Amino acid sequence: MNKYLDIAPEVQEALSAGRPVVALESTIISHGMPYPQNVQTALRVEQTIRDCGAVPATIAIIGGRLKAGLTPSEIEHLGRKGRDVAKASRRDLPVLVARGQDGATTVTTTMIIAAMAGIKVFATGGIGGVHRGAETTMDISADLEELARTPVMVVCAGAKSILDLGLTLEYLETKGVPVIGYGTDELPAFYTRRSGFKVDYRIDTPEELAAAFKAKLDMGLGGGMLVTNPIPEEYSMDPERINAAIEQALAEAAEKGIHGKETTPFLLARIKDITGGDSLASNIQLVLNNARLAAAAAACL
Ligand code: PSU
Ligand code: MN
Repeated sequence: MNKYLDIAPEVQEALSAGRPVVALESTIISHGMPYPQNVQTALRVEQTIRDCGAVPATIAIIGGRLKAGLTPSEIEHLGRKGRDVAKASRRDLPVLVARGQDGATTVTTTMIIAAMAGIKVFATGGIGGVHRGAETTMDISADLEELARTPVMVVCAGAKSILDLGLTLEYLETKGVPVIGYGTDELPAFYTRRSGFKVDYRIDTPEELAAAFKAKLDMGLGGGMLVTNPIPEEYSMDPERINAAIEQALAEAAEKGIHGKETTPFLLARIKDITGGDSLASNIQLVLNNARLAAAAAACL
């Protein structure tokens, strides 16, 4: 086993027995939501996965150790430290581990550590992608490269229109990543069920999600599969309102010269403030919805 990796006993037992396990990320805890809602949500997502008959494995770097499965006090620690915890992407792992530091794992590093631990399904809120204006900034999330190389099924609610959704889909096509719409032909835009962009395939059952991913693994194609699960209708937001908040957040980021790894956390925090917290309530619900689907798909696998 990887000498830098600690798999929680409960997670290890489930994996050894072939029972379903669902990985969860920690950047959503420390950089994606405010305290204490971040900790409450992380614990509630874990409970939802258990209620669906699977074992949750929240992933992070604690004191330089790669962790698959956190204790509630470790989740509390990451949530309290918030943005003081390093946001850890692939390029950050070597130095954080060598220095024995903490890191909050993005979609990228959660996929890496899940794959090391033998976990095949991962639930989150939204993925990173090609940022608007990437033709000049070259700001393209490492999440897309990771989906191209690491064999984990990622269940998300699509991507926010802080990104260029059309270019994000083009990038995933080039990299050979299947983009599945769960019960929809259209890519969901996180807070809303529709974006105007088509996904590659519509799949309506967890059984078929598992079958498609198993075929991908069996063929040795490499890389993951992106499952986009629309936010439940009752929690979806008014597109005009959310898009106005996104435009305002983008304009403020440009004015302040925000760039690099700060861009996404800045935009997420501003959108939450501009919408007066309504977007946070939607965000929490869509993560719970993704956790339920991921648990069902993991059980089928
Ligand atoms: N998008 C969201 N919520 C999030 C993130 C993205 O709607 O919490 C987080 C995830 O951890 C994702 C990361 O992997 O931001 C992407 O950051 P970047 O754009 O810097 O690659
Ligand atoms: Mn970036």
